Amino acid sequence: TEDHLRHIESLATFPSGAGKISHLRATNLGECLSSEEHDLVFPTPEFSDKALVPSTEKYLEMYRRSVRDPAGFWGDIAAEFYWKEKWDCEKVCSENLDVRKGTVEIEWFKGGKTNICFNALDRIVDNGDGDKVALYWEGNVPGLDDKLTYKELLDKVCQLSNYLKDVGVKKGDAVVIYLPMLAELPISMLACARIGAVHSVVFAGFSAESLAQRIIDCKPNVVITCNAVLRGDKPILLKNIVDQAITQSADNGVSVDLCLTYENQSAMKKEATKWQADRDIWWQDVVPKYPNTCLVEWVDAEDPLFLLYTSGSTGKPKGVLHTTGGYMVYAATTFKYAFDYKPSDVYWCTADCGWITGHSYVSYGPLLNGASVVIFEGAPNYPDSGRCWDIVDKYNVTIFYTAPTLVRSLMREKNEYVTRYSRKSLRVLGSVGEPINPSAWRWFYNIVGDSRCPISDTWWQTETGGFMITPLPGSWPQKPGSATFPFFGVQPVIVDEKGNEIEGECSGYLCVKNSWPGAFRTLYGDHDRYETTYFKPFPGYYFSGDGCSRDGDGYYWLTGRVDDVINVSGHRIGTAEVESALVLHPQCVEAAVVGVEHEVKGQGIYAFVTLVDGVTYSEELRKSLILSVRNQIGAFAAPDKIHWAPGLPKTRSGKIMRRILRKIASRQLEELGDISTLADPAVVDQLIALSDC
Ligand code: 6R9
Repeated sequence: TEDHLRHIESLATFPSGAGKISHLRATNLGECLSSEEHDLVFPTPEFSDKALVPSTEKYLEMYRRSVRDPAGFWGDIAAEFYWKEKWDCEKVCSENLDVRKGTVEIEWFKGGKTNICFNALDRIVDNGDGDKVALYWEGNVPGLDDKLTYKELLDKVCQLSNYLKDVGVKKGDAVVIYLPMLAELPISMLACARIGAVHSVVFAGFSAESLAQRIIDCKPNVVITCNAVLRGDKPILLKNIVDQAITQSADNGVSVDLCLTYENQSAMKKEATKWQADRDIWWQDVVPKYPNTCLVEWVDAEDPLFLLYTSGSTGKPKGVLHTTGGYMVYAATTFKYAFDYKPSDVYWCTADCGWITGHSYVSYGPLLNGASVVIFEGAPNYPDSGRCWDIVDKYNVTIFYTAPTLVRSLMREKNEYVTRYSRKSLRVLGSVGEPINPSAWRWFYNIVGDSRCPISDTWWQTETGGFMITPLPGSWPQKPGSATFPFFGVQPVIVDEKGNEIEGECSGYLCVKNSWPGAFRTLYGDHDRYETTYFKPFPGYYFSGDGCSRDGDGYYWLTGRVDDVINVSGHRIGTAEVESALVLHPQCVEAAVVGVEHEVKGQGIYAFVTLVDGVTYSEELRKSLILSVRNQIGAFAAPDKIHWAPGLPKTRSGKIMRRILRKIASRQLEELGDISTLADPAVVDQLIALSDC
């Protein structure tokens, strides 16, 4: 810890000019691109003066305490929340992250009794903010909108909680939620939390197959969905997808008794929805009849709050399990500091609640702070590429949090789409999901933020529950493309292949050497996989799966996944998952998937496929292979390129040499390296010859 502190403290010797403004002068894309990579971008003194953490010194003071005295640091913060019973004071945290010393186990605030829904709603109402807007809902079609105050949101959550209790959902039961970005999505999450049920939100872009897999894993009695949603002009019939998934689950011995279906009138009339009367029920027919008060189920800090599935390096998605107390404290605190949250802010995060970002930073984190949150049902380029800035102006959004892929797709359009809107309300920008390339950073900073708003480039994961490495706007200068420094209480380390910590300027594997309150506690039903994936690769540490370097000023630069996971538009996709979806196609015998650089998505999916003997590759077959992936996983995982491979480069022991495939996929043919260890080196030339087919 002391070494780590010395290291972090090296940033106290920060370069000249702290507090001065070194705005990048570039005002258009061409100029931005030619700027220096390691520019320092200082917060304005006006911003810093008002910031929660106004200087590097203040950060260091707080950071020091957070790692030397985690119990004191986190205990003080936790005390700002409501606890029915306090945790065991001696043991704010107990942890063992070292597999060599026994089972990996993490506990925070054990013995404390609380409820995250109570803290996010009742506590805010009780503090006199019942009439403050909690949610601004913006529909897909401009002009269709709604809003809910904290009091109104609490009423709706209570009604649903009462209904769920009435149909038999109890503390500890799982509820699967498959909804688009309607207010009913956070309402459903909060209602589960209120009664101690464990929600498992499945992103509504997942296919029936993926939904079924998740239902089978956690065996809910109730699934919550809606009839349909519009994506741009196109209706997506979510209820049909749920029907298929429930049928598939039943075939696997898991039956769902009740499908609570919200009628999303803007997308489709209820009469057009397929219905199974003994199982399906319209939300609007039952939920509003229930009382709008509902007693809270007080749960232990370590009782499960939610499950969220994420991709790993094998085909089977991992059910990341988060518990209540630590997650609550961590989601709220990271939100507050990384966005320099003030009660007057209007906050908009473009993520869907189907991903972790939507859990921690659409629902829980902001609501626990009493923030006004914009949620958006639609697509950012509908009806045109100016929609985001239209929404920013409409609600006077002050904090705007999004993904680099969106930034890159918008920066390809004319700047006029941005500049025709005022955006004066904006104060802080945020980025998440993948490394933000410096040119996208600059465009976001210069064009969207008018060179005035700091960017919080937040590095974290489904597993971490909240931000791990992130700027605190106002505290220190930023470098375009760097997530900067660790959040309070997080001790990141960079290790080499052997698991030795490397000091100073270096690159390697990013690990964390202590636990933090928001850490996930297990993979649902598979604690062995939890230990094997995250704690065995480098014993003594949590291994993130990411590569990272640290520069001479101590800034962290994330360089992407080092495992078989690719990051497409900020969505984590396991190469093995896509491969299994491809080989399910009757005409495909083998598949190898690699990530390639993609201008907008960050990474694209490139699939090499070997076909059944005698089958010839055709455009039709290409389409049906892609369809197989869409059906198995979801449209967002569809390969960008299918490369017909009569043979794959394998070692004599039969291992596919992905290194070579990556080079072929990215056309770096001079860098193929040594291919002499291949069982049949001739396949390489054959593959190159078929590249454009
Ligand atoms: C929050 C989220 C996690 C993976 C992570 C890393 C990548 C996320 C990033 C970032 C660089 C950032 N990632 N944020 N890489 N800079 N600011 O995205 O969770 O879906 O679990 O993905 O995303 O590779 O390991 P999740």
